[in-house]
Amino acid sequence: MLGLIKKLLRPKPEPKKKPPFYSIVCPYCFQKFEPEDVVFRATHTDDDMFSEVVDTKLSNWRKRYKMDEVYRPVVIDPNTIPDENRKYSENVLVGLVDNGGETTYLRLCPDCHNELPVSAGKVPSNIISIVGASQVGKSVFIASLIHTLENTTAANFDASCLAIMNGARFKQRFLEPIFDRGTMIEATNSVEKMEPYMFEFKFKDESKEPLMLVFFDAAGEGMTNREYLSLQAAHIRNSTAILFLVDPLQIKTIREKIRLNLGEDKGEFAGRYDEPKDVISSLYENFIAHEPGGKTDIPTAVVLTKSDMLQFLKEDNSDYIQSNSNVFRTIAHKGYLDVNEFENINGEISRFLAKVDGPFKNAVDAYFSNKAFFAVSALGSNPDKSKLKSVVTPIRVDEPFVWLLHKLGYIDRGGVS
Ligand SMILES: Nc1nc2c(ncn2[C@@H]2O[C@H](COP(=O)(O)OP(=O)(O)OP(=O)(O)O)[C@@H](O)[C@H]2O)c(=O)[nH]1
Ligand SMILES: [Mg+2]
Ligand SMILES: [Zn+2]
Repeated sequence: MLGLIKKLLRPKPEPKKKPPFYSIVCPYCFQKFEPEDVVFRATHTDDDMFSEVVDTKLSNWRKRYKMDEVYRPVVIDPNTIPDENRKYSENVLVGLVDNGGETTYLRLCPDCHNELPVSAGKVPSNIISIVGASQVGKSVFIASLIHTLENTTAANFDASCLAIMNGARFKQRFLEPIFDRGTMIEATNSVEKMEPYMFEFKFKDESKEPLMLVFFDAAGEGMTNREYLSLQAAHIRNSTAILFLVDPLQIKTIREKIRLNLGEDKGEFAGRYDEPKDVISSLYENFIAHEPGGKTDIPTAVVLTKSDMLQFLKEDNSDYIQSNSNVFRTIAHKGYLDVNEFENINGEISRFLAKVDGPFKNAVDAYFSNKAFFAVSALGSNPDKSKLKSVVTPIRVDEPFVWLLHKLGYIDRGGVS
C-alpha cells in the first residue's frame, strides 16, 4: 500500500528535449566530435585529383591491429566545398558534391577515416563496452543478447532492433554457430581487428529517440594485459554503459564446489583463468584512476554469467543459492523495468558476490558508483566439447540491458517497490 502511494506521488520524469543533433563517438577509434567535423570519401578515382592514394590515418588505425597500409579514394574536407554543395539531413551534414561534380555520402571519422553509420549524429551514440576476463562468456553473451533483443525484447518494448553495420558478419560469426549449429565461438583474438557491431533500437512511438547501440567484443586474454587495455581504455572511457561480466567458475571459493558437483558430466570447464578482481585492477590502472574521484559513474551492470552452472551449488538451506533462487527463473520485462524483479535479483547477486568473493565485491563498490548486479545464462545449459546438448534457452539475458535503458532515461520503471 505504502509502495503504491509512493509510486503515485513520484513525479513523472520530464520528457527529454531533442537537441538539433548529437555529438558523435567514433565506433572505431572512440574519438568524440561534432557532425560538422566529419570528412568524406570520394566515390570515384577517374583523374589525377581523384586518384587512389595511401590513406595515412586509416593505415595508422589499422596498424594498431597489425593490418597493412591501404590505398583508398581521396578524402574530402567539407570546408573546401561551397555551401550549396553540402547536403544536410535533420541538421546533420551527411553528404556533398565534390569538385568533380560527383556526390558522396561516405562520411568518415576525422581521426581514423573509418566510415560512420548513417544515423551517426542524428541519434545518440551509445557504446556499450563488454568487459570481463578470458572465457567468461562475452562473445556468447553478445550473441544471445542480440538474438533476444531482436526476437523478444524489441516486441516487449514496442520497438525494433536492426543491425545497421557489419550485420552480415555478425550473423555469420555469432548467431549462426550458436543458434543454427549449436557450436561455440572461438576465443576472441587480441590482435584481431575490433569490429564494432552496431544496432539501432527504435521505438515505434516516434516521440521516443532511437538508440544506436555499438557492442564491442574485446578479447579476454587482453583484459589483464597492459598494452591491450591501454588501447581499449579510450573506448571504455567513452562508453555510455558497461557490462562487466563475471564467470562463477572463475571465482576460487565456488569453482571447486561446482566442479565436484558436476560429477561425471563435466562438459566445458576452463583450465586457465583470471580472477574477476584482476580485471578491476587493470581497469583501474588504465581508466578508473583517471576519472574524477578515482571512481566511474558510467552505469555498470555487473553480470554473473553461466548462471545455469549455479544449479550445482544449490541446496536447500544452502549458504549460496537456494533452489527457489531468482537466478533460475526466466522473466521478461515488458514496457518498463519491473522494479520487484530487478530488486530481487540485484539484492540476491550482490549478497552472493559478497559471500563468495568479498574482495571483488568491495572493489566494485569502491570504484563503480552507478551499478547493479545481475545473473544470466546465455545458453541455458553447459555445452559439452563445444557442442550444445539442447536448444539454446537463454535465462534473463536482456535484464541488464533493460536496466541500462532505464538508467539512460529511455524507459520507465514500474511495479510496486
Ligand atoms: N554453462 C554455460 N557455459 C557458457 C555459457 N556461455 C558461455 N559458456 C562457455 O564459456 C565458453 C567461453 O565463452 P566465450 O563467449 O567464447 O568467452 P569470451 O569471454 O568471449 O572468451 P574470450 O574471447 O577468450 O575472451 C564457451 O565456449 C562455453 O563453453 C552459458 O550461458 N552457460
Ligand atoms: Mg570472445
Ligand atoms: Zn574514428
